[in-house]
Amino acid sequence: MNLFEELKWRGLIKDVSNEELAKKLLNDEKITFYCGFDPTADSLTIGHLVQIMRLRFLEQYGHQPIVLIGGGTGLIGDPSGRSSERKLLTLEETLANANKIKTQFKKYLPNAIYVNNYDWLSKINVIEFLRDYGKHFTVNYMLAKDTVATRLEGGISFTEFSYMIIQALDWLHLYKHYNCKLQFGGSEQWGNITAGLELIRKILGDNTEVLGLSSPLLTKADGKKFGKSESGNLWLDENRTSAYALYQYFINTQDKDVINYLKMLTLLSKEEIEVLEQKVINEPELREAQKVLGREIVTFVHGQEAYENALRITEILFNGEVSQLTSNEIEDALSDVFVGEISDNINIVVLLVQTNITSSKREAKELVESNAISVNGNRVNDINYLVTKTNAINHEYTVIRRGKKKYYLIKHI
Ligand code: 545
Repeated sequence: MNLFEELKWRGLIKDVSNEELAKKLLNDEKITFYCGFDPTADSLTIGHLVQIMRLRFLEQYGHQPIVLIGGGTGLIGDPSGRSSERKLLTLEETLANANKIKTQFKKYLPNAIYVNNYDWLSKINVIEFLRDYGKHFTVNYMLAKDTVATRLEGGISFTEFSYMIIQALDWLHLYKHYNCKLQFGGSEQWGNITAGLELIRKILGDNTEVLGLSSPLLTKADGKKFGKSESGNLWLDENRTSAYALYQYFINTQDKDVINYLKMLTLLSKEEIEVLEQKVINEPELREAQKVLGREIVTFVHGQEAYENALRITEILFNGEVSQLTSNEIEDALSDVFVGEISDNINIVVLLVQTNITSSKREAKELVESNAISVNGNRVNDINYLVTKTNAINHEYTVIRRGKKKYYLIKHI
């Protein structure tokens, strides 16, 4: 399989500006290519992993990646894929975010070339912008772009309307300075990518070899948005989303999605993925593919040690041996099921009702008496049992388990 075929097999290709040229540049040459990221937040999310893996992938085949951090474009605001105007960030916020994102990227792509479009965009003056670049775009062409057309009813500022022109001139800049022949992005970037092709051909001639590629946006079989958990975005910054939370997200992937994710988000080979595909069909209950997906992603994002730790927490919670967890691990793993703080010793039945773990005193008593409740890993079947700070894990947390799987976290203050 050559690179182009492999990208197709992985489901990483949606639009291609010129298939012949794609085969030539990707399979037969070594080129420089880019993907841009606007610093609208101070961390990348799991949604960006598709592009990060793709950058890695092309790099592995000998092509040179450029990661463009959009310090300039981030100040303008890309309307693509959005139904309303963005709130403008300040220059300070944007540049601070840009630094953080660059640091994150370097972990995954130490050998990429890093550029920030603030460096050239901030030097262009308004006359130059309108004469040298604006003149190549008709308003008619711009209005026909999806990202603009969908906003016409609700309104779009001139600022966001102009965005495609600056992304286009970025590519022209990179073409001239780095001989950068390929740009890719998620499918909602297609309008901006084709605007770049248009500008480069108009200025440098129709025969200029430039190629645009887009990848499909990741979907979930249940229709929910990929990369969001109950508690919001999944960030690549470990202080925001723990390795454990990331691992949980991926091991809970549905059978229908798991092979797609392995193809798009890991560097595993076709052979390895096909073995897992068979396992999903023949022994889905083992969830082997999901475990490999979780392992690959967490190891890639946070390293081997973080993966092993996430696995350990998962196993401990499965066995119910929660007293082996540290306070930090409890916070990572159970913050989503936090049900309240207590300051005094409290009777188990009263606690279950007070924290809404059960809806009535009667239900609470029944559960305790039928052995369905554990406190910090120990079964409690005495309705007079006292939950105390002294017995709490690290004198800080009490973990209640109801039945086999349901956990609740209580903090002692
Ligand atoms: C700017 C100047 C260029 C080329 C590209 C850009 C950025 C582009 C854009 N891309 C998205 C983005 O998200 C915010 C990142 C927060 C850290 O807005 N106009 O910047 C995402 N992109 C990657 C994928 C994307 C896209 O970085 O293309 O589809 C997400 O997967 O949303 O000269």
